[in-house]
Amino acid sequence: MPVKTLNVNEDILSANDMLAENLKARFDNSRVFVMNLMSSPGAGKTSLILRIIEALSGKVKIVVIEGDIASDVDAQKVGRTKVDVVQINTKGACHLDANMILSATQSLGLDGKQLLIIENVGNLVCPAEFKLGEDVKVMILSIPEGHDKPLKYPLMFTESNALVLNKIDLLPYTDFDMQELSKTVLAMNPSVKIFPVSAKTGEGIAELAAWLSGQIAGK
Ligand SMILES: Nc1nc2c(ncn2[C@@H]2O[C@H](COP(=O)(O)OP(=O)(O)O)[C@@H](O)[C@H]2O)c(=O)[nH]1
Ligand SMILES: [Mg+2]
Ligand SMILES: [Zn+2]
Repeated sequence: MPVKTLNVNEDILSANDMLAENLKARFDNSRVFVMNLMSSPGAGKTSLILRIIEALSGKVKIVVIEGDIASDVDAQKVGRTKVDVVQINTKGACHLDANMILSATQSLGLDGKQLLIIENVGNLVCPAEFKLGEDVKVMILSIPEGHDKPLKYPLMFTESNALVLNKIDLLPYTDFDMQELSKTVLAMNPSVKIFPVSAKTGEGIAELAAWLSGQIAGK
């Protein structure tokens, strides 16, 4: 009997792409700028979101979607800032998809909002493949993870519009090579913006917030 091969992964991705296009049209209609924030677990997504909320407070109306396999610890942290937040638990799935964002936005009013930040599930692999209707993909690489990660997880680095290098306060304690990192990333993705920051000390956050404000104003 001839063997038939099903390209399940491709089918899932194209169904997701279609839904993501619909979502993008909805976000465009509501004039909400959407940032898909990705990184490995612990690189500093939630810490950075708290810094962005602080930097843009009073200027930009923000809502947040928190994606995690389980728990609502990150949504609790963001909720303390008074910004509207909804938690998605993926129950094991290692990335967010457009369908999950559709459900989340149905319970989160977007009226009058200007910035939707989506904290993706901590993972350097498949979040890069699933579009969420976002305007920009932003990834965080934290200094302790090492400067070789673009070579190991290239898709995430080539897909991102901006790369945040977080935890620069830890540079003196590691062998992380900033020049080597920039050279590698810019060779893969020449238009990527690179922001060295510390979500702990606040260094570099103003530059990132200024770029983001410009992006939001441009929408
Ligand atoms: N030293 C240092 N620690 C940081 C920085 N940003 C985040 N952290 C710490 O890294 C850990 C993970 O941060 P979190 O924001 O929860 O990362 P997430 O899992 O990507 O959301 C926490 O203990 C943070 O306090 C930073 O810039 N410098
Ligand atoms: Mg987090
Ligand atoms: Zn996944």
